[in-house]
Amino acid sequence: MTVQHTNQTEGYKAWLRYDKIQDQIWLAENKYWLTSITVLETSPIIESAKRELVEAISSFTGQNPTVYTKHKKIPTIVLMTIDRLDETIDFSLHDDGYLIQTKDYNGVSSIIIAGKTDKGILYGSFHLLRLIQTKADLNDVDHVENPSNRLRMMNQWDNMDGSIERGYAGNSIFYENNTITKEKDRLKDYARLLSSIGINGISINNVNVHKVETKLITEKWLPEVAEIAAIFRQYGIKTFLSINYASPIEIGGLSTADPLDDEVRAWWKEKVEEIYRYIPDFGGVVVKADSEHRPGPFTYERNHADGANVLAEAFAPFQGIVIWRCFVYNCMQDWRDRKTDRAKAAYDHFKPLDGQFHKNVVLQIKNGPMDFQVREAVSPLFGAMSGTNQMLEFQITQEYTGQQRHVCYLLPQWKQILEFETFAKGEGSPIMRIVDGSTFDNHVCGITAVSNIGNDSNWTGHQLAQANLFGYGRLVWNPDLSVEEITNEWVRLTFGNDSEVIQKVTTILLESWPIYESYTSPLGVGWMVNPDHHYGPNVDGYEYSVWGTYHYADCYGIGVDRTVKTGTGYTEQYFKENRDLYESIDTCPDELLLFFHHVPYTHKLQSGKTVIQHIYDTHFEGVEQAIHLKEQWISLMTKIDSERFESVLQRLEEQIEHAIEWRDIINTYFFRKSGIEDEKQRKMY
Ligand code: GCW
Repeated sequence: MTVQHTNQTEGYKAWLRYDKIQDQIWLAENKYWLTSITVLETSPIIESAKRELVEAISSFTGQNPTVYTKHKKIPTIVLMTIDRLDETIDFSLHDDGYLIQTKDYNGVSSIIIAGKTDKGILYGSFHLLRLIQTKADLNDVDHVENPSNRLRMMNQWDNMDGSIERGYAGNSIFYENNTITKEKDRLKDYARLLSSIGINGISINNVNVHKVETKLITEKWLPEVAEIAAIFRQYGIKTFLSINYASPIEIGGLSTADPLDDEVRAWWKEKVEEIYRYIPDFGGVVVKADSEHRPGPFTYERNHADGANVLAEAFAPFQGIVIWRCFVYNCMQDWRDRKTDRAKAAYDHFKPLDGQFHKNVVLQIKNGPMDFQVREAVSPLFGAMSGTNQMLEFQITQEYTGQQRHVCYLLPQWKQILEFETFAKGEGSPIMRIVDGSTFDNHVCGITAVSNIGNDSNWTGHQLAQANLFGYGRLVWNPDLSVEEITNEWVRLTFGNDSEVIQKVTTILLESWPIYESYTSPLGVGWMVNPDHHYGPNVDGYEYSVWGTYHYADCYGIGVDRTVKTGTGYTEQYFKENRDLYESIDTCPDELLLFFHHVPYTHKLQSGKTVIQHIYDTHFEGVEQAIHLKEQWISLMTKIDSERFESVLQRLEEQIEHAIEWRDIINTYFFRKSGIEDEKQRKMY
């Protein structure tokens, strides 16, 4: 058997495949655009753009394009900064924005890729490569692009021992055996993937910062962190680190990490100066403090504004930012205590501090108030702090959504969240307009997500999980893009332009989230997974635990009463329109009913079904639909290379097996608890 190198597999190429162009008709009409590139300026980032274009075009045509540094009077692709275009232009570009247009330049028709800065040129080059691979007419290109979000981040949860917290695609590509990897090529390819979708920041270690990782900000590791930063810098991506809040004690030898202590203050200042000596454009830090046993300002009876501001002060002279996570809650709850509601915690901790954070602090808020469930309400903190920078955190890695063994395409979920109307400033304040800074005129804000990649040859374990990574970047660049547009792009870039492939893979992706939801946890109740690793069904897995994650199922009913009237009062954290919507059992949407209300199993949903019958039906149907996913995939056998075809097939088979397990365990549990028969008399255990 021949061993294939990781980077030669089909999966490895992801959406940057650059396959030889077979379509002769398209070639005949466009090929003269693929013969030369004119690069009028130079910088390391422009070099990356040029390299990408040269390699891609060689691979499209089998011939190296000629590279010019002066404009010859021939049709060519021209890379330049926008100020070289002398005509007055009636649009303005942001720093990362670009224009890509087929137009007359110097008296000949050219494809101009003009960025406000070199980063725009790189993004524009990737855009052109997308156009080529999706067979756009290059004789008529005309796009002006500005990213909606300033911070477009990726969070790695990688540990230096090589493991990845909640990683489902192998080990870290950054670290092994408590050292930084020597295999820098893979990092470069990751940087290419990220930059091709517009990501401009990456924090390279787990937010749970353990002993070894605490030292990443010391001279032991900074030289090598600087090497990683150099790789990402060439692709327009700034490097960040997660830090341990107790660093002044653990590596500074101080007796305290109290943010108001003068010595602690001075220590952070010096530490940050040291970091910038190694990495002059260092992005800043991500901080998980007072969360799940991580140290933080609470130890010293200080609040989170005090906690963040001491860091902010140290970073301000360097334009560095402090990304402070709001995932702060009591993880030692007594399950008998029905007053404490984990969903309320972030708002309760942070809302009173509005206006107290320094300008270079941004609060990182998970999309929901619990923890990346297949369905949960949207965090009420968005928009609730008009005087504070906020950014949104998604989870691309599928911790609670099938762990990259099940296909679960999350774009539709993210799109819903971004479009969620908060009413923070009346109508017209959706989450996407809070985190892009426009609602409250914030300048440090954006979106981040926990990455789903590892050292598996196809990056994401499940080949189709690449779509989540791609889609995340595209959506963060422009939240107004439709899910369909993004999905269509990904499928064509990844599997080619065959219409049957496009149609079927798109359908599989778009159906996958509702399918996963239907055979797992019903009506927004969440959890019901095995403790610790969070895979597979276990209805009471977290019911009598300390984590604050309960469904309260008994023989009469199920759900968490979070109303003001009779429950925990969580609904009060929303602006009026949403508060009213969720407070009333009559208007609360079915899909979140059990998140907000405790109801009898015989409660009638808006759909007309009872809760119990809904549980039975969705679980039976979910398995049928999972089987149908496989059938659709199988019908593409002759159209997809065997490596990717087989690997997806295997995962779909595993998905069916595990969906059956979910179905039977959930249905049996509720059948026995409620004693209510399935109307359709299907097999129950
Ligand atoms: O989702 C939970 C995970 C933890 C994670 C934590 C967090 C990194 O189960 O593994 O820790 O959230 O977001 O901090």
